[in-house]
Amino acid sequence: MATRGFTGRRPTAAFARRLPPGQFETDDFPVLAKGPTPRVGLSSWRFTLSDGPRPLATWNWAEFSALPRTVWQGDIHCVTKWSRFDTTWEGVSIDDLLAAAGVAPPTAYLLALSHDDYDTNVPAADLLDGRAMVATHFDGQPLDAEHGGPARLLVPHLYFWKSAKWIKGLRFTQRDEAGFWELRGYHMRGDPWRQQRYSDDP
Ligand SMILES: Nc1nc2c(c(=O)[nH]1)N[C@H]1C(S)=C(S)[C@@H](COP(=O)(O)O)O[C@H]1N2
Ligand SMILES: [Mo]
Repeated sequence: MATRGFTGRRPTAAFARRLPPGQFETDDFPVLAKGPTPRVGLSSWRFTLSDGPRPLATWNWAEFSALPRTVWQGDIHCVTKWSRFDTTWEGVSIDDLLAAAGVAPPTAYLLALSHDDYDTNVPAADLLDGRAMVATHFDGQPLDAEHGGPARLLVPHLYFWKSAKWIKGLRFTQRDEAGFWELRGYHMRGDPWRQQRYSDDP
Protein backbone atom coordinates (compact mmCIF):
# COMPACT_ATOMS: atom_id res chain seq x y z
CA MET A 1 0.00 0.00 0.00
CA ALA A 2 1.17 3.52 -0.70
CA THR A 3 2.28 5.72 2.14
CA ARG A 4 1.25 9.29 1.68
CA GLY A 5 2.62 10.89 4.75
CA PHE A 6 3.09 14.60 5.19
CA THR A 7 5.62 15.89 7.67
CA GLY A 8 5.80 19.17 9.50
CA ARG A 9 3.36 22.00 8.85
CA ARG A 10 0.61 21.31 6.41
CA PRO A 11 0.53 23.68 3.48
CA THR A 12 -3.04 24.98 3.18
CA ALA A 13 -3.51 23.72 -0.36
CA ALA A 14 -2.30 20.24 0.57
CA PHE A 15 -4.58 20.25 3.62
CA ALA A 16 -7.59 21.18 1.48
CA ARG A 17 -6.73 18.47 -1.01
CA ARG A 18 -6.80 15.87 1.75
CA LEU A 19 -10.19 16.77 3.20
CA PRO A 20 -13.15 15.30 1.27
CA PRO A 21 -16.17 17.59 0.76
CA GLY A 22 -18.34 18.15 3.85
CA GLN A 23 -15.73 16.72 6.27
CA PHE A 24 -13.82 18.35 9.13
CA GLU A 25 -10.50 17.24 10.58
CA THR A 26 -10.29 15.90 14.12
CA ASP A 27 -7.46 14.54 16.27
CA ASP A 28 -9.95 12.41 18.21
CA PHE A 29 -10.70 8.82 17.41
CA PRO A 30 -14.47 8.57 18.03
CA VAL A 31 -15.91 5.14 18.79
CA LEU A 32 -19.01 4.25 16.77
CA ALA A 33 -20.87 0.96 16.81
CA LYS A 34 -24.42 -0.28 16.55
CA GLY A 35 -24.23 -2.06 19.91
CA PRO A 36 -21.95 -3.13 22.77
CA THR A 37 -18.34 -4.11 22.11
CA PRO A 38 -18.07 -7.88 21.57
CA ARG A 39 -15.11 -9.41 23.42
CA VAL A 40 -13.40 -11.81 21.04
CA GLY A 41 -10.73 -14.00 22.62
CA LEU A 42 -7.63 -14.85 20.59
CA SER A 43 -7.89 -18.58 21.39
CA SER A 44 -11.29 -18.86 19.70
CA TRP A 45 -10.65 -16.24 16.97
CA ARG A 46 -11.01 -17.52 13.40
CA PHE A 47 -11.03 -15.74 10.07
CA THR A 48 -12.83 -17.43 7.18
CA LEU A 49 -12.71 -16.54 3.52
CA SER A 50 -15.69 -18.00 1.69
CA ASP A 51 -17.33 -18.12 -1.72
CA GLY A 52 -21.00 -17.83 -0.79
CA PRO A 53 -21.61 -20.69 1.68
CA ARG A 54 -18.42 -22.53 0.65
CA PRO A 55 -15.35 -21.94 2.87
CA LEU A 56 -12.16 -21.28 0.87
CA ALA A 57 -9.75 -20.90 3.79
CA THR A 58 -9.78 -20.44 7.56
CA TRP A 59 -7.00 -19.11 9.78
CA ASN A 60 -6.71 -19.18 13.54
CA TRP A 61 -4.87 -16.36 15.31
CA ALA A 62 -1.43 -18.01 15.15
CA GLU A 63 -1.84 -18.85 11.47
CA PHE A 64 -3.14 -15.38 10.68
CA SER A 65 -0.25 -13.78 12.57
CA ALA A 66 2.22 -15.70 10.39
CA LEU A 67 0.88 -14.17 7.14
CA PRO A 68 2.82 -11.38 5.40
CA ARG A 69 2.17 -8.00 7.03
CA THR A 70 1.58 -4.57 5.59
CA VAL A 71 1.80 -1.13 7.18
CA TRP A 72 -0.43 1.63 5.82
CA GLN A 73 -0.43 5.29 6.77
CA GLY A 74 -3.06 7.76 5.69
CA ASP A 75 -6.40 9.43 6.29
CA ILE A 76 -9.78 7.98 7.35
CA HIS A 77 -13.21 9.53 6.80
CA CYS A 78 -16.43 8.83 8.72
CA VAL A 79 -19.84 9.53 7.21
CA THR A 80 -20.65 11.45 10.43
CA LYS A 81 -18.22 14.02 8.95
CA TRP A 82 -15.01 13.58 10.92
CA SER A 83 -11.77 12.82 9.12
CA ARG A 84 -8.55 11.86 10.84
CA PHE A 85 -5.22 12.39 9.11
CA ASP A 86 -2.06 10.29 9.26
CA THR A 87 -3.37 7.18 10.94
CA THR A 88 -1.07 4.16 10.97
CA TRP A 89 -2.39 0.63 10.65
CA GLU A 90 -0.78 -2.77 10.35
CA GLY A 91 -2.30 -6.03 9.24
CA VAL A 92 -2.68 -8.43 6.35
CA SER A 93 -3.64 -7.04 2.95
CA ILE A 94 -6.56 -8.68 1.19
CA ASP A 95 -4.20 -9.47 -1.71
CA ASP A 96 -1.97 -11.42 0.68
CA LEU A 97 -4.99 -13.21 2.18
CA LEU A 98 -6.15 -14.35 -1.27
CA ALA A 99 -2.62 -15.40 -2.18
CA ALA A 100 -2.30 -17.39 1.05
CA ALA A 101 -5.63 -19.08 0.27
CA GLY A 102 -4.41 -19.73 -3.28
CA VAL A 103 -7.55 -18.30 -4.86
CA ALA A 104 -8.46 -15.61 -7.37
CA PRO A 105 -11.55 -13.51 -6.55
CA PRO A 106 -14.49 -15.76 -7.55
CA THR A 107 -17.01 -12.88 -7.80
CA ALA A 108 -16.96 -9.08 -7.99
CA TYR A 109 -18.57 -8.42 -4.57
CA LEU A 110 -18.02 -9.26 -0.93
CA LEU A 111 -19.67 -8.98 2.43
CA ALA A 112 -17.49 -8.38 5.47
CA LEU A 113 -18.98 -10.33 8.40
CA SER A 114 -18.51 -9.36 12.05
CA HIS A 115 -18.95 -10.84 15.51
CA ASP A 116 -21.66 -8.32 16.44
CA ASP A 117 -23.88 -9.46 13.54
CA TYR A 118 -22.79 -6.41 11.60
CA ASP A 119 -22.02 -6.78 7.93
CA THR A 120 -21.13 -4.42 5.13
CA ASN A 121 -20.77 -4.91 1.39
CA VAL A 122 -17.73 -3.88 -0.62
CA PRO A 123 -16.90 -4.35 -4.30
CA ALA A 124 -13.93 -6.72 -4.64
CA ALA A 125 -12.04 -4.06 -6.62
CA ASP A 126 -12.08 -1.82 -3.52
CA LEU A 127 -10.30 -4.48 -1.46
CA LEU A 128 -7.62 -5.50 -3.96
CA ASP A 129 -4.40 -3.96 -5.30
CA GLY A 130 -3.24 -2.83 -1.88
CA ARG A 131 -6.38 -0.88 -1.08
CA ALA A 132 -7.53 -2.74 2.04
CA MET A 133 -6.34 -4.95 4.88
CA VAL A 134 -7.51 -6.91 7.89
CA ALA A 135 -5.88 -4.69 10.50
CA THR A 136 -4.68 -5.96 13.87
CA HIS A 137 -2.61 -2.95 14.97
CA PHE A 138 -3.19 0.80 15.19
CA ASP A 139 -0.32 3.21 15.93
CA GLY A 140 1.96 0.25 16.55
CA GLN A 141 -0.27 -1.24 19.28
CA PRO A 142 -2.73 -4.14 19.16
CA LEU A 143 -6.08 -2.75 18.11
CA ASP A 144 -8.32 -1.76 21.07
CA ALA A 145 -11.54 -3.75 21.39
CA GLU A 146 -13.55 -0.52 21.04
CA HIS A 147 -11.98 0.06 17.62
CA GLY A 148 -12.56 -3.49 16.43
CA GLY A 149 -9.81 -5.56 18.02
CA PRO A 150 -8.54 -8.22 17.66
CA ALA A 151 -9.02 -7.48 13.95
CA ARG A 152 -11.05 -5.21 11.70
CA LEU A 153 -11.35 -4.53 8.03
CA LEU A 154 -9.64 -1.31 6.90
CA VAL A 155 -10.84 0.20 3.61
CA PRO A 156 -9.55 3.72 4.12
CA HIS A 157 -10.61 5.17 0.77
CA LEU A 158 -14.31 4.50 1.57
CA TYR A 159 -16.40 5.92 4.43
CA PHE A 160 -15.42 4.23 7.66
CA TRP A 161 -18.64 2.22 8.12
CA LYS A 162 -17.21 -0.07 5.40
CA SER A 163 -14.28 -0.87 7.74
CA ALA A 164 -16.05 -3.63 9.65
CA LYS A 165 -14.83 -3.99 13.23
CA TRP A 166 -14.50 -7.42 14.94
CA ILE A 167 -14.31 -9.05 11.55
CA LYS A 168 -14.69 -12.82 11.36
CA GLY A 169 -14.73 -13.32 7.63
CA LEU A 170 -15.09 -12.12 4.07
CA ARG A 171 -17.70 -13.76 1.87
CA PHE A 172 -17.73 -13.40 -1.88
CA THR A 173 -21.29 -12.90 -3.17
CA GLN A 174 -22.80 -13.18 -6.64
CA ARG A 175 -24.61 -9.85 -6.35
CA ASP A 176 -23.85 -6.65 -4.45
CA GLU A 177 -25.80 -7.51 -1.27
CA ALA A 178 -26.63 -4.65 1.09
CA GLY A 179 -25.18 -4.91 4.61
CA PHE A 180 -26.34 -3.50 7.95
CA TRP A 181 -26.13 0.23 7.19
CA GLU A 182 -26.77 -0.17 3.48
CA LEU A 183 -30.15 -1.75 4.33
CA ARG A 184 -30.84 1.32 6.49
CA GLY A 185 -30.30 3.95 3.81
CA TYR A 186 -26.55 4.25 3.44
CA HIS A 187 -24.81 4.11 0.09
CA MET A 188 -23.79 0.80 -1.50
CA ARG A 189 -20.21 2.04 -2.12
CA GLY A 190 -19.53 5.07 0.10
CA ASP A 191 -16.80 7.05 -1.65
CA PRO A 192 -16.11 10.12 0.53
CA TRP A 193 -14.71 12.09 -2.42
CA ARG A 194 -18.07 11.72 -4.20
CA GLN A 195 -20.06 12.21 -0.94
CA GLN A 196 -21.77 8.86 -1.41
CA ARG A 197 -23.48 9.03 2.00
CA TYR A 198 -27.07 7.89 1.39
CA SER A 199 -28.52 5.37 -1.03
CA ASP A 200 -29.84 7.96 -3.48
CA ASP A 201 -26.56 9.88 -3.69
CA PRO A 202 -25.06 9.35 -7.18
N1 LIG B 1 -18.70 -4.77 13.42
C1 LIG B 1 -18.97 -3.47 13.31
N2 LIG B 1 -18.16 -2.72 12.55
C2 LIG B 1 -18.41 -1.40 12.42
C3 LIG B 1 -19.52 -0.80 13.05
C4 LIG B 1 -20.35 -1.64 13.84
O1 LIG B 1 -21.36 -1.20 14.43
N3 LIG B 1 -20.04 -2.96 13.95
N4 LIG B 1 -19.73 0.54 12.86
C5 LIG B 1 -19.15 1.16 11.68
C6 LIG B 1 -19.21 2.59 11.70
S1 LIG B 1 -20.73 3.31 11.41
C7 LIG B 1 -18.08 3.36 11.83
S2 LIG B 1 -18.13 5.04 11.62
C8 LIG B 1 -16.78 2.76 12.18
C9 LIG B 1 -16.26 3.39 13.45
O2 LIG B 1 -15.01 2.87 13.79
P1 LIG B 1 -14.29 3.37 15.10
O3 LIG B 1 -15.23 3.09 16.25
O4 LIG B 1 -13.01 2.65 15.20
O5 LIG B 1 -14.10 4.86 14.94
O6 LIG B 1 -16.88 1.37 12.37
C10 LIG B 1 -17.71 0.72 11.46
N5 LIG B 1 -17.55 -0.69 11.64
MO1 LIG C 1 -20.22 5.63 10.97
